[in-house]
Amino acid sequence: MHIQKDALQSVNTAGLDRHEAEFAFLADRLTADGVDVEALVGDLADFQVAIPSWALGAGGTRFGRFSFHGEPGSLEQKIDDVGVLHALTRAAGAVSLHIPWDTPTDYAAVKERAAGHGLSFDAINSNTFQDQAGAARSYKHGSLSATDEAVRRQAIDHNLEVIEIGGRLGSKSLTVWLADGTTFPGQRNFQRSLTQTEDSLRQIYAGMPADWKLYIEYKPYEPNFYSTVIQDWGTSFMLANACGERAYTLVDLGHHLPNSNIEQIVSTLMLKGKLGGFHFNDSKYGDDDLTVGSIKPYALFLIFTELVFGMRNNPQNPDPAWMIDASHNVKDPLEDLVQSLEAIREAYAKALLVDQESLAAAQADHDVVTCQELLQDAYRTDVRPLLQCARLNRGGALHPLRAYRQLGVRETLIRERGKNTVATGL
Ligand code: AFD
Ligand code: MN
Ligand code: MN
Repeated sequence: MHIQKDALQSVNTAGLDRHEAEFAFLADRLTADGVDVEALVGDLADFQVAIPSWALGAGGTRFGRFSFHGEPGSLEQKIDDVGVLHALTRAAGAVSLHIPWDTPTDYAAVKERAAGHGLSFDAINSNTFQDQAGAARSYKHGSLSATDEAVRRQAIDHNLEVIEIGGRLGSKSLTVWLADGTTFPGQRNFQRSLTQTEDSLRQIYAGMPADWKLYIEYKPYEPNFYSTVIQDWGTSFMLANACGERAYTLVDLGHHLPNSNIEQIVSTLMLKGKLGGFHFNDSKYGDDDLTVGSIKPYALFLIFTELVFGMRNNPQNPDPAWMIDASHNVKDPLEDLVQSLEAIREAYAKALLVDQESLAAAQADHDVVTCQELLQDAYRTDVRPLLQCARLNRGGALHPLRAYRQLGVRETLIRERGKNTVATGL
């Protein structure tokens, strides 16, 4: 389905007066503080986040999965869902595919479909955490780290094939998340696993076109519960360095042990020019994959403050590839993604408001109180009128969630697809 421009405009009309008054009030205040409001709104509108193809259907836990009606049953329908998100929010201009779940049959048609929604193809993801139908070897005991050469070969070849598929769609990067690890002490030799993984990644890196990037994701545990081969940012960073200049670390917010200082990790990686990709989500306990900003919005703001600092001060680090990596067990996935996109832009806007000059001066004076005030002043600003303005300027919805419901998007999807379709994903 496509959101019709006229329909969206008429839904927008309702709240327009109130928005304009709120925007004018905030813009006056910010202008008086020396903020270039127009540039700020432009930066917000430009901030695009890729949507993962595996997050458009109902997620599940190992206890079960509760289906959501009208789920996209094909790659084309997944692209349509991202198209809806982009039309409403103007913040989701790309889709991130996962192979083999999303292997296209007709490349030209898939590209045309995406282009029709104004979408491009962001990082493409390989999957060696599940056995594929008809595969000669099993990944039960590892893939890129496998001791069995034939298994390792199969996993490397899969990644090379994913690069080829991505290339045909216009992707320019590969994300590798490795489930490899152990569940019991002594199960495998740490050093051998790491050495095999490094060797495998180097082979994959060597198979990438010269304008491609490799993103190496880390995660401390799950599905293995004793050790993960690429467990932390340090291991990922080391492997990225071993591969070469176009290999980077990917930070997934949910892939840290409780209370990790993620903003410091982000800062270090950007200083070293190695923060390549970013997966947004939120969590209370582990890799919970919850709506961005739903649990720890202040931590998200602090992370964004480092990202903004890095983007301004670390030309050695290319702008990271932004993506949501979430799972929706109880909410409508599209509504959940709208909430996540809003939370991301909100944190970004607040981070852009941090008065960096005054902060540097307060830091030099060891004025800890002022340092904290400066951060919290930005954090406490209600930036939502800025986000609305950024969206309206690009033809999006004033209130994406309201518009989603008023336009009856889910009902239309159920009418078109039925109640029993099931999306591939996590
Ligand atoms: C799982 C992993 C990781 C990865 C995603 C897609 O935890 O976050 O990015 O699968 O492979 O959620
Ligand atoms: Mn992830
Ligand atoms: Mn995860």
